[in-house]
Amino acid sequence: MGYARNEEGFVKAGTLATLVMTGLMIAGAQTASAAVLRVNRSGYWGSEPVATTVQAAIDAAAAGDEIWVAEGTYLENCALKDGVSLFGGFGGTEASRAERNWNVHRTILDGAGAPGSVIFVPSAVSATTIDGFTIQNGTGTNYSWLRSVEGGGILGLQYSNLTIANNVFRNNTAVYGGGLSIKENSTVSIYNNIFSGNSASQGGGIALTNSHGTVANNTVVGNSAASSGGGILSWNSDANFVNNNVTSNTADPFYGGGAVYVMHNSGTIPFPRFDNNNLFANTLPDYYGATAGAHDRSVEPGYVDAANADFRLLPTSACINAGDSSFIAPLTDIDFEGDPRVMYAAADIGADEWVDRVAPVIISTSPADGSSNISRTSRVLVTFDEQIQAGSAYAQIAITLIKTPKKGPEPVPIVKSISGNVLTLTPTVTYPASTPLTVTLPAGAVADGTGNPSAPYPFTFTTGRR
Ligand SMILES: [Ca+2]
Ligand SMILES: [Ca+2]
Ligand SMILES: [Ca+2]
Repeated sequence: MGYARNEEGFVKAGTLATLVMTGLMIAGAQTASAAVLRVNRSGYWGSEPVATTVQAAIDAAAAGDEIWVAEGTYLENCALKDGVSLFGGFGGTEASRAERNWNVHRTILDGAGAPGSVIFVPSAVSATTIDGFTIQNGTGTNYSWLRSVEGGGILGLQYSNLTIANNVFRNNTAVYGGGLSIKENSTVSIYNNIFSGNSASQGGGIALTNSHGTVANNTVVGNSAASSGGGILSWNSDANFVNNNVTSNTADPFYGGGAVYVMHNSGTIPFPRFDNNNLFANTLPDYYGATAGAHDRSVEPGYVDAANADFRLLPTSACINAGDSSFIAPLTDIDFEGDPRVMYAAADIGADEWVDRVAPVIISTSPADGSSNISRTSRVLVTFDEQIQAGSAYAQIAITLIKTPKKGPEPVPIVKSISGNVLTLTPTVTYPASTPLTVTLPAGAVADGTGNPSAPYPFTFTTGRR
């Protein structure tokens, strides 16, 4: 799975230069072209000296710049600038953003329990992205006009045009918005994040206040609110909350909203939209102040290993293909680990898009390998462990008469067909009596829905007298 190919999606609507040019035309004032600033704890990017803290790079950056942060743990509380984007997941030598892999090269921004949000965004009128980080141990910001400490992991204070994607928020705390708090007149795109083990009085994972945008394909698991909104809190916001896996979050049942708490007393802002979410094992009621969407569900999510924070989906998960494909990340087409999204019939629910990487395996053949006294008109059935389709070597599938060395092998005319898990080979002639035959299934005779090819599988049987 190439990140290079997937990552093209980030700037699919135009090259980065085009986006920056658009920004220049709007801003009018900026003359320098956008720069990429790099950060590595080692002090080097390859052989080039670079900043060793994220904040040092932010201080040196201007709107339109990107900051690339190499793997490692950065004990910092950062204040981000308008229009400066942060990208994690680099090894520290890459020349292009497409080379990063945030699941291999973990870039961890750690507030270490010190006062403040891990990332504080005072305002970001220009498009600003935070992508590919683990954001942990933040305690939130008590900004002057706020009523409480907010946004343990990230606080977007006001007028913020923020994209927050492919991050893990864990173990952050605040009074309001433990993992993330987005405030006042902001428009957000929150995709493919994992919110796990964050806590607050209100809005353990995510809190959106007087804001707009889309919160889609996040996995919000095991967050807690001492009062309301264990997973998500929406306060006079009209965002789309779609395709989120919201599981095992807790709130005080007296206030409710173990999964989602909605307070909406604005007559001017439309009500938020909830649909195609999975809400499971949260403190009941899941929703307070809103009703479940028509395509919401409540099913065991089927995480690979939740105890060890592996929130990928098992092949049997009911969240696979249960999302709304029209709400996946704009300008991107990936999940939280860089897999293509959408795979198969529809988008999955949560941060993971399940991809089948296992080749189809034969579980039985009829006739069985080495069997004898088989009818001279017998079909050959080959049953696989999953649905199959014709593979690249489908044309080379054959049944062959094993003849004497003098005469050589002779193919039997057959008709091939596939139905579900079964490949059927039907001879259009009668086999000779008491004769051994070989069935040849070359590599790639069939493939599964992803295109994983079958392995070669030759087997033989011998006909009887009739
Ligand atoms: Ca899918
Ligand atoms: Ca995946
Ligand atoms: Ca497979």
